[in-house]
Amino acid sequence: MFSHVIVKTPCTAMVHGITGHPELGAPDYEKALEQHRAYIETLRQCGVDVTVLPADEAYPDSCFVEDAAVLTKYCAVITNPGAPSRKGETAAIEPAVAEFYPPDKIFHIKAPGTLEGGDVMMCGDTFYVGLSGRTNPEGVKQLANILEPFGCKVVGVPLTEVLHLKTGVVYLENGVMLTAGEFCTKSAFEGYTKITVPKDEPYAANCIWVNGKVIVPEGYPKVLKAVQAAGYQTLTCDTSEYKKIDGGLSCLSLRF
Ligand code: CIR
Repeated sequence: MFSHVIVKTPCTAMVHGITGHPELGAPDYEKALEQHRAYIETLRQCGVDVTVLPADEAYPDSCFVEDAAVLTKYCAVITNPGAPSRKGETAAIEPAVAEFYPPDKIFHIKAPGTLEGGDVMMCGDTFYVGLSGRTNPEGVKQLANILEPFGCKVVGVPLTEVLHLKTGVVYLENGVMLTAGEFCTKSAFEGYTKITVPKDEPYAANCIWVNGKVIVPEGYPKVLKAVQAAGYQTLTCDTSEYKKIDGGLSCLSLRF
């Protein structure tokens, strides 16, 4: 169960956020703000306490707080984002994290290691980590060195089709994974029950489980139905403006 969530208000510069999908156009800032407010409300409906950090114009992608830290029940890890324009985002996240974790339980990924939280999928005490364009083997090694003393297992998962691991696969607890594309057949995920994301709704793989409920992006009826059919109570949130800069439901919060 999660009791806390950290989010960060999007800045106006978010319209210049990194994107691999320029064909979708730039985000509408006012609409993005409105969607962010609704996202916070939806999280509150799941019974968590939400810390809202102020917008930071220096970092267009800084609303995607998930990438700046990995928060576990044992400790917190401040990351070293692989995207050069995102490296400084961690400075604002660390004090927020320090409100919840004692100094001796806050660790850091250091250069030459890079790691973004969007690549880290927590499944109980096993952490699957995407080897992506943003997270390198040294980053995974450092995360393993931090988490293994707590009895956790860290498993690197090579990926080629998506930005981050959780862009294409998320854990819905209870041994259930929502998988799209290359993640439907990865040997690392053998043994989990899979809900397969249909080929025409790949963006909806990025759902989030929060205290028994699953938040699904709005506008993906097949995934919504499949998650409901698996027995989950669902809520939806419109993330259309974040999709334009490759972000989604999980990227917008740190849940712990
Ligand atoms: C980026 O490319 O870094 C941002 N525009 C999107 C980050 C999305 N974060 C995530 O999937 N965890």
